[in-house]
Amino acid sequence: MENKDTKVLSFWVSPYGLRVVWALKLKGVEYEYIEEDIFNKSNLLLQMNPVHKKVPVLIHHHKPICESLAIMEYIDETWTQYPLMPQEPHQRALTRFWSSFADEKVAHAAVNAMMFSGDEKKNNAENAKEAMEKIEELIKGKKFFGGENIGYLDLVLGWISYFLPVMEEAGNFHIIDPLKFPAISSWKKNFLDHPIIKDTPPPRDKTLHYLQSLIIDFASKSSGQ
Ligand SMILES: N[C@@H](CCC(=O)N[C@@H](CS)C(=O)NCC(=O)O)C(=O)O
Repeated sequence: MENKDTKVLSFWVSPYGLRVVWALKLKGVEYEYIEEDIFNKSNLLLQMNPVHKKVPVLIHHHKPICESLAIMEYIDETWTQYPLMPQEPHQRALTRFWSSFADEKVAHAAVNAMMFSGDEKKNNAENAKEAMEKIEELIKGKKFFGGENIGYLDLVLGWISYFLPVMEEAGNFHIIDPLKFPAISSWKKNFLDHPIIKDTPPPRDKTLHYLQSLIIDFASKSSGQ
């Protein structure tokens, strides 16, 4: 039965939204999913996230929580089964550090590599690769960033497993060479094989078409057409 006290406002292809869905599913929390059209934002979204006006938003007992990283921490503190964060303060700080690094360095550069062309594409792909080398070091010798189980940082980086390959195809750039990133490549497989994760990514073809249309739109706006 759906839990009407816990709602997730998201957009079908949002990798940030999927983090939140994964966190709830791993913990076995029932929730109501509300699909948002980010190109024609609902009053509910504007009321719940008036600052950024972005998804995901978690609405718990009518109170909104915004920003996927903060939402995942809230979920972890509210439903304590299947802990996502490590318990030890230094490990928790490191998890937050690498989560910001992943969003600020890897995701940002990968999106730019997908959207831009020419030198900007090349330079951003290089930056993403450099950032990914740090992530490769972090996962070496481990099944998941969280150890034996999927944890907070696995969910933050989860998009690399299913979304980055589609971004690479849509934007014609390449970051994850399995020979250069063997540890991330086996982590990707472990992550996508997990029973809670495996059926959750949006359909690949639909995602590819969506990203291709974003790139075309961006290019036509950049050239002033
Ligand atoms: N830092 C935010 C990023 C969320 C985000 O960029 N959401 C996108 C969808 S993937 C969005 O709502 N975009 C609408 C907009 O930018 O107006 C988070 O972690 O939640």
